[in-house]
Amino acid sequence: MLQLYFFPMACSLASRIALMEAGIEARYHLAHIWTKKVLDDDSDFRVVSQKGAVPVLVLENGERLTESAAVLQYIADRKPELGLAPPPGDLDRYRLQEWLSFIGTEIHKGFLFPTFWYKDDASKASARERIWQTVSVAAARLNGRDYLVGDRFTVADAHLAWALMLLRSAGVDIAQWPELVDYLARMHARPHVKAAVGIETQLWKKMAA
Ligand SMILES: N[C@@H](CCC(=O)N[C@@H](CS)C(=O)NCC(=O)O)C(=O)O
Repeated sequence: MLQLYFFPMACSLASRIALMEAGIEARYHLAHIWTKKVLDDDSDFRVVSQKGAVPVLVLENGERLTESAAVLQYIADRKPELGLAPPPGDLDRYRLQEWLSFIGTEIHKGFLFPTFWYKDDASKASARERIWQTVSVAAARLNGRDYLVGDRFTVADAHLAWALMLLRSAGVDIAQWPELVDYLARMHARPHVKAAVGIETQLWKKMAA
C-alpha cells in the first residue's frame, strides 16, 4: 500500500486529494514540518526524507518520492484511465508540468515570503505584489475555462486549489479574482476534495487546540 507523509493543510493536501480522486487507498503519516517528528512514533522525519518536507510518498517497494510535481504525476499515472494527468507524449502533459512547476515554484514559494520569511512591511508588501502577479496568471488562464489543463480535473487542479486555500494566510484575498473564487468553489464541490479538506481541517484544528 502507498504511504503518504503529510502535514495538515500543507502542500501535501494536493497529494491526498489526488489519492482520493484516484480511489487509491493509502496509509497517512502526520509529519510535523517544524519539529521534524513523525507523530505515529515520535521518530525523526528527516530519516524518511532528508528534505524534512512533505509530501513524501512511500511506494510499495520502499522507494520514496518527494516533490509535489513528481508525487502528483506518479499518483495520476497509477490510474491512467481516470485522466488525472494527460498521457505521456501528449502536449497537454507538458502543459500539466508547466502548471505544476509554476504553482510549486512561483505561487507556493511566493506566498511564503510575506507569510514567514520577510519581517519588515516594505518587503512583505513587495512580495505580495509579486504574488498578485503570479496568481493573476492563474486567474487569466481560468477565465472561461473550468480546469487548468484540458477539459477535466487533473492533479494540477488539486495543486492550485490547495495553493488558493492558503493564500489568505499570506494576506492575499482571492475575492479580487472572481474566476478564482468560482474555480475554488467548483473544487470544493468535488466530493473527494471536500472530504480531503475536511479530514485535514479537523486535524489542523486538533493540533492548534
Ligand atoms: N518543492 C517541494 C516543497 C515542499 C514544501 O515546501 N513543503 C512544506 C509544506 S507546504 C514543508 O514541508 N516545509 C517544511 C520545510 O521546508 O522545512 C514540493 O513542491 O513538494
